Amino acid sequence: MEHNQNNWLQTSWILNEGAQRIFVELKFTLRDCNSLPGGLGTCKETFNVYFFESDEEEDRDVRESQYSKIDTIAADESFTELDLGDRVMKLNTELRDVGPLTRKGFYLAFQDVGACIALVSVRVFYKKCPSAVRNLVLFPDTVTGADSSQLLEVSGTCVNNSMAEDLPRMHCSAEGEWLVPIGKCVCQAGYEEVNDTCQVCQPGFFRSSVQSLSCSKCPPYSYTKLEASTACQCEDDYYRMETDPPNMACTKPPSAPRNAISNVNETSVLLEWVGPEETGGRKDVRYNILCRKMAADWSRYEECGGQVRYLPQRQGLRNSSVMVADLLAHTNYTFLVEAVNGVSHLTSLPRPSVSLNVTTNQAAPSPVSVVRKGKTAKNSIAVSWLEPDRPNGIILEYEIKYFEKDQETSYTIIKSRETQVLADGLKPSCVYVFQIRARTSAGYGGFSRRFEFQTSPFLVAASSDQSQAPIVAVSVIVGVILLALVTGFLLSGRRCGYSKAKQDPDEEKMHFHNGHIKFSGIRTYIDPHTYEDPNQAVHEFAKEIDVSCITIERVIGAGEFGEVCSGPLRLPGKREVLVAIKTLKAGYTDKQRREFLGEASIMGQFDHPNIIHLEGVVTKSKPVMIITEYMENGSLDTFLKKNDGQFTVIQLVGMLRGIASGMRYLSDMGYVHRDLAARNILVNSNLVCKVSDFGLSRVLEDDPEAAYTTRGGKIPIRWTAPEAISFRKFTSASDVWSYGIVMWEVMSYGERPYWEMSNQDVIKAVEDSYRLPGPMDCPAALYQLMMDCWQDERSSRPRFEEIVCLLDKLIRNPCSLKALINSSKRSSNLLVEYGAIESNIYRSVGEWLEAIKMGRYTELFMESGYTTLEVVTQMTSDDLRRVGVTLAGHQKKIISSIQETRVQMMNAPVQI
Ligand code: ACK
Repeated sequence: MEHNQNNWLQTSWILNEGAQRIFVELKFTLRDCNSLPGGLGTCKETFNVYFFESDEEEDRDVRESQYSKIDTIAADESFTELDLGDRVMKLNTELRDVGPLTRKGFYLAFQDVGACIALVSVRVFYKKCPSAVRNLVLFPDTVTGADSSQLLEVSGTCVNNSMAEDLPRMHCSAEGEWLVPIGKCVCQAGYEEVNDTCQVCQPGFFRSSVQSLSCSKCPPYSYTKLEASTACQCEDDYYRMETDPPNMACTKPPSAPRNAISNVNETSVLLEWVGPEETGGRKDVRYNILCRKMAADWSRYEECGGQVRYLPQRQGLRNSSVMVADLLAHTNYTFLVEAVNGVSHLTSLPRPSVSLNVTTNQAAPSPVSVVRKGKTAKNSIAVSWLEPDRPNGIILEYEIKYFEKDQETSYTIIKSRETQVLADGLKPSCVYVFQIRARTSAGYGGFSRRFEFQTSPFLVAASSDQSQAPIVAVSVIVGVILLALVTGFLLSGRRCGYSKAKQDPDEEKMHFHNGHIKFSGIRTYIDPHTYEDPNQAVHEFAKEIDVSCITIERVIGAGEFGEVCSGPLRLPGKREVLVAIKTLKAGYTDKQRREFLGEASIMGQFDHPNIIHLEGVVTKSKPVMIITEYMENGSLDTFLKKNDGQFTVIQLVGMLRGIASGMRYLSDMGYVHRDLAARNILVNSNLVCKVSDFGLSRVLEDDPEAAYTTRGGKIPIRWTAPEAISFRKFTSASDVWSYGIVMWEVMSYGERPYWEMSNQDVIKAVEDSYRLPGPMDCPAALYQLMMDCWQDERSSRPRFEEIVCLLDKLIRNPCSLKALINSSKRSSNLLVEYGAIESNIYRSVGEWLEAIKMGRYTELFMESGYTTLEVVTQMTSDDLRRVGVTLAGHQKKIISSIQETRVQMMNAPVQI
């Protein structure tokens, strides 16, 4: 009721505990001045709040003047008399903050200058960010900063068994919230993060690095007995490469490579094998080749030395094949193929390997290395050369290839027995490229490098004191001659591919041009019929052998024209070799002699490891003979029958690859075989298959399989493509059809194609789109290839080139041969095509089983529900095993009879 009110209330000394900014929350009630009896000019509706800082508690009251004002506080809600009556007190809450504080403590004071006020509570506090763990970093309790917008940067510490690269930090806001963490800690190796802590890895578990997520179980073949392991130790006989990740299983060296085969081509050998059964748990299996050869005195094996070449390399081979070249001729070698992997070097055990014994054949001569230019004129260059460093036999002739520089597609070949030659008919002032190669009975060596020689200038002869007029005349005449030469050359090239111009008896010249069928310059097969005198053809392509060099030791078979014998051939200056000798029996007609020697004229043009090699002919004495290399294992069909089931799939595919490679060569030469069949393939002791039996019309006449067709020709129906049977369209594509049949023969170990069906039925079935079913246990990829070879449309069949390529791929990747047609439902499309047919061949399953001497299984068949022949014809070998036929021999017998039955059933309506 009095004027000039000035009432103070002071707090005790408050320690600020390091806070630089404090908050004061006031709760109070205040009476509305208007509700007081009128005229009271002293009434106020505000009060003041002050603070005073000091480092210690004051002894006396703080003086008014020492205080600093925080604020004047007004009420949001004031109360009246009415409220008092109702006992409703309107509580106000006001919050103020003070800072920065610099002393240890402070006093607060409240000044009332005439308000009717009740201060209900005063709460004094400061804010802090409470201790926290974020990302394995421990941040302590942190009092917020002095400024309301200040972020305090706080460093944390890594929790136990954890670590950080850089010091992790976080920010404490003025509101007491943790913001913006920077950096983190991670559990040390051997520990893992669980609920913001790092827990130790238990025995049997490991954590190798701070990057791994958590403790992991020791990988296979490893263990640890300790806590906090960072790696597991390998069990005995298991290893880990330095670069192997610690979570990889421990591994061991691989087992030995398997099924190694060799394919000798003169002094090169292709070694092929299948990868080890046991890779030791690793994917880095590599192969090394160790080569030892029989010493010259045959007393011992020795290391092969550095002159042998390995393609692609000798060690660390990724693929399971290698070509070894530059071996010595006629030498025994032993090759060890070692399998190694990344841990092989960690064991002292001997490396598992497979060994192969190989005998090389004759080598072709090494390339001619020295070529010189002799006398040069404007139209000719004389060229001479030295014999190659390693002739590897008697050089029979040289082949000199030359062409105008940058005009390689049009070249001339001269053959010469001398080491010099005159290349004439050349253009003046023109650079010619020369390449020379030598030939022995082992074939051609490689061409020399290119030598470039230039003809003399055009006007050399007509020089000096001649007038211009004759020069022009000479130019015109020479120009016309050159034009005529070039035109004639091109025309002859277009007509027959090469023209022959006999020069010297020791020299022979051929021109090749790319208008010709052979763009690459590979020699083309020349039909001996094109020679007027067949004798000339024989001597063109076959060497005459003196009969005294041959000893007939044994008769090995009978051919169309006489006996086939074997015995040694001793050519002067050469090692003795075993040969096959085909003889022409006495009393032959001229036509028979011509046809007999025709085979030699053809064979002599070929030079390929998968084509039977002609040694020569004996025509100057009787009996007339054809001498070829000896093939120890005879013909392929008999050989397979004799060795039924004895080879690995890779070996069989290797044989097929050889045959396809020989056929690719023949088709490249433009030769169509017409009688490709397993009986016409010969096999040597290394399982190398070579195509044989060459002839013209004769070939089909003397084949016992050949049958007369309605159009009069004699054709081996089962092996021949439909277009060749119907309209004698024999091409390399029809040879591919036959090749498919040979594949079938090989994969069924010499089974007769279409079994005992008649030729007529075979023709009909093939016309009606029936194809041979896949042989038992035949890889699906091979059966697919057979089916491709048997496409009706001959242009859709693969070419031999593609077949070789595919087989190479399959050999390189033996897994691709694992899928068998047996397991992938080996069903023939016959019954599907022809619909269900009642069989009139056997009346019951029992009768059929009895007929094939398998009657003992009748009951098992009946019990398993195979009660009718129709159901039986769908059976696979898996079904047979389920029925209870467990013997492989019996399965095979029943399956081939099922196939036969299918064919017979298929034919039934045709017969009806
Ligand atoms: O199946 P084989 O034993 O192999 O019976 C025939 C027989 O002569 C009549 O052709 C065998 N034969 C043919 N040429 C040769 C050869 N170069 N090496 C070994 N045997 C051969 C064929």
